[in-house]
This record gives sequence, C-alpha cells and structure tokens, in this order.
Amino acid sequence: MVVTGYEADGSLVVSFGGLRMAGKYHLFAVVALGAGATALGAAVAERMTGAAESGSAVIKDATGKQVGMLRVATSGGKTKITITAQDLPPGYHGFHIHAKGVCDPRSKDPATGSPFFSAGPHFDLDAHSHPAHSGDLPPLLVNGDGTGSATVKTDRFQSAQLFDRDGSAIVIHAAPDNQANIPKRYAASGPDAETLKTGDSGARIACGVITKRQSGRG
Ligand SMILES: [Cu+2]
Repeated sequence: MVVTGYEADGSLVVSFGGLRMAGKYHLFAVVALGAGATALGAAVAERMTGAAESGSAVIKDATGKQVGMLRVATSGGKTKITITAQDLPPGYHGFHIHAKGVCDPRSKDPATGSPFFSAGPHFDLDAHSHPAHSGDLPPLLVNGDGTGSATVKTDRFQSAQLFDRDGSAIVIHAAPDNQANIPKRYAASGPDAETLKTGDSGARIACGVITKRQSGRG
C-alpha cells in the first residue's frame, strides 16, 4: 500500500497494488488496512506457488544410524536449509541435494562402490554442471567432536520443487567439495567431467529422504 497523494480537502489518496482509492481515511485505519492487505497478499501468493510447503529429512549413515536432521523451507523466493549433524568424521564434507528420494545403503555406485547410489546425481532443474546444480550447497564443516551445523539460503529452487515424481534426498559425502575450482596451473583445460559432476566429494557417507511437511503443522 502506498499513500500516493492528498485530495484538496486533505484526505489521503492511497493505492493497493494498482487499486487507487481516494477518500477520507483515518491514518491509523489506512496503515492497518495496508498491513492486512500485505499479509493477505503474501499468504495468497505462497498458497498459489506452493512456497509455503516445507520439508524435512532424517539423515542416516550406511549402517542405519541417525547422524543428522535437515529442514527445508521457502519464503520470499529463497529456500532456507538448516542441518544439524553428529557422529561424523571431522573436516569438510561435500553436502548436496540429490535428485531421487531413495536412500538405500546397499545400492552401490558401480564405478566407485559408494553406498546410496540410489539417490541419483545432484538435484538440478536445468542442465548445469557442478557447482551450478540447483541442489549444490556450501560444504558442511564437522568439528572435532563429530558435530556440525549450518544454515544456508539458496534462490536456486523452491522447496515444493523437491517433491517431484521421484522426490529428493540430502547426501553428505566423505571428502570436501572442491566446487570444481581447479586452477589452470593444475589443469590447463580446466576441471574434467568427473569434477564437473560432483566436485570430487568422494563416497556418500550419509543420506536422508526429504519428506513434505505443511507449514503451520509443526
Ligand atoms: Cu552430493
């Protein structure tokens, strides 16, 4: 809502997203009406886009032990991702959203033997390479006591987009993610196909299927 001017008699002229209303408005009523319209507009927009949808995941290692929790929620065009983890090897770990909501530790990558092959490649809404995939995230720092936590906001996807036909999963890797940052003095032709796929994050050590939760229901 914007106060766009004053009539000759001193009453306010206000506009609500293109709707122009002239007349005598008590200033308090105008402010209250404006705030109400803004909140209603945001609620309607979130309902229409599914942006109010949020998700969570229980993250487990290959033995089935829970090693973390993830929350995902979109608001104002950005998706907030919150992870808390424990009982992981200290150091930096590649940390991404993967394309399929299947965390099977017996599903082995035929090339590397890594478990959780079932989670598929990095989640991507287009044909990006690493680290431009929609589901690519900053590496997770695990402390000396095995715990780690991080909160990051991304504008690369909306949480509702994670709940596509085959779902999505969060994966923690054994090695740091180099974000395909390979200086020319190491490789004149730049990062190779393998690095552009995963950032050399190594084996998948933990995985969690991201499941839907509606905002306002806990
Ligand atoms: Cu990954």
